[in-house]
Amino acid sequence: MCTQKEKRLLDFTVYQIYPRSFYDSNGDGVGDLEGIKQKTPHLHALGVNAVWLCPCYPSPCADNGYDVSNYTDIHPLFGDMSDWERLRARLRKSGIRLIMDFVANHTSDEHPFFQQAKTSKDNPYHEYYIWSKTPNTWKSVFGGKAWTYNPATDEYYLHSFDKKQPDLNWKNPRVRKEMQAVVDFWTDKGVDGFRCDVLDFIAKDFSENKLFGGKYLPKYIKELFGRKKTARLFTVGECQTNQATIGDICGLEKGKLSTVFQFDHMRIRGNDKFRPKAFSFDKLKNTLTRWQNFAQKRGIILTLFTDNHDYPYFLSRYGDEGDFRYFSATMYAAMLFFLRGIPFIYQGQEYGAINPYYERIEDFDDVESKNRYQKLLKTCSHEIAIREINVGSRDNTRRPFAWTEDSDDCYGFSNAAPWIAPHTRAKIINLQTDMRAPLSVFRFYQRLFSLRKSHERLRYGSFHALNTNKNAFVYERVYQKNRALIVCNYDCAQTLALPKRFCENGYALALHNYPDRIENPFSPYFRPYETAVYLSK
Ligand code: TEU
Repeated sequence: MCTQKEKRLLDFTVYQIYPRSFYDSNGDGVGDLEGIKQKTPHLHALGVNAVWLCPCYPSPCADNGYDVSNYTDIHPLFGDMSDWERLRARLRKSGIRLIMDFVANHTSDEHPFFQQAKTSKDNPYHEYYIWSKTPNTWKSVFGGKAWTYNPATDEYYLHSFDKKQPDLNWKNPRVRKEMQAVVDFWTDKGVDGFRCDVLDFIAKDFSENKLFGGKYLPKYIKELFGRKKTARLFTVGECQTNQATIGDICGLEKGKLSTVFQFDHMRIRGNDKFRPKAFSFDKLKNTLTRWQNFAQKRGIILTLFTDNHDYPYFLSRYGDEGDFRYFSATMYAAMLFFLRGIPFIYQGQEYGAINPYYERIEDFDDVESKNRYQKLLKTCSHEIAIREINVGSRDNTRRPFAWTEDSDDCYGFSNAAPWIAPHTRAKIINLQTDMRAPLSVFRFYQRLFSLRKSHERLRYGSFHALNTNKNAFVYERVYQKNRALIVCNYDCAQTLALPKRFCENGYALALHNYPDRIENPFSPYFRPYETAVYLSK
């Protein structure tokens, strides 16, 4: 059973673009909107039908655009509003919807609101932010205190992230009105939806010592997206949520988010990405299964993602960077994107990108990484510190997209020196080299998205985990008696216990990553990182 509203959401396949690093069309070393427009054929060839565009608004870029100084304009680095309108038109021509990033929790300290607010307690904008004479012990996500002193008013302001990102006071109805106006501005311009940055942080609760996830979150979300004007929008909230609370903010009812990013599967190796614990594939499988079973019982549509601009590459954390890079990239692609939910693929994932490595902290840009490095230097050598930064830095996935193997133009990204050091492995790991290879991650993704598009069972089907061997994830999708069996083997070759009914010839092999499986499609023997997808006839 799948309602029309669920089907509309499950039909989305979203590509996340970090505009600064995607493609530089005007030779200033920074990606831009015209560059994205020129690369629309790549997105269309891949088979995605929506783009999530990370912030491209005016910003001092203390946090690369997540510190917005004007919510209703375009940063000159990326172009202007007419470039944005041309991009939207070009994407739409290719049947690709546009989802903008909505940074609701905080502004830049250079936003006119804060420039006013900090001058005096009597300023009409002062209560747009959160002040205290006696700050509590809350810490910034980027390290250090979450409060910074403001001499003009002899008090401290709250910033959950960098001190150049003062948190907005969502308890103030004027703030909520201002942010509704931002949503309405872009909705009127024809965006198809919003990715809502740290949305749970807008509901703080001092009485319960909650920096995020306070009791007013459902109310604020309903005020934003429960209106007639916003009813058509696709909305995805980035939230530190759990199965007890997700239903309050996400679901098919009016005024709730279409879906959320929750991060349980991204934290299998612990909460500190700079110091990852040992990986357990079994734990990943059980976490994904728990959320799949929960979501379909509760009528919640999940996001399916492994990579984004805040985490090191999934392959470097959970897969293989060496001889099995292609196989692990494609096994995880099948494993995640055939689950029930909305696939989100991040730029670079389509050619099997893995983490780069740098010896110098000067080759890093991210505020979180640089703060961490400075803190590490207090207790350890540069060599130990830089190793940890390479492991966990958000810059891992913010390096310029590697279109070609040609280092002369920064691997097809720009004719100028790029804003950040290029990927150290771009010469061998880039889209052009991948597409020329007999085993291509990109071509596997093309077939995967095409398969999803042509078989409703892979989008709308119910999920059923088949507990087989350890270190393998085997599950079925079932829709209107049509079945799909997805077999994913982790890192050691083994013979898998597959369902009895499956072995008869009622199925056809539809996708596989070891070419020679075609000779013996129903073999239960699976090699390291081997995946195979079968459809009932
Ligand atoms: O990220 C929220 C967030 O907490 C992540 O930055 C991540 O958890 C962090 O790197 C700790 O490891 C969102 C955006 O995705 C991120 O890029 C912004 O820096 C952040 O909000 C502030 O806007």
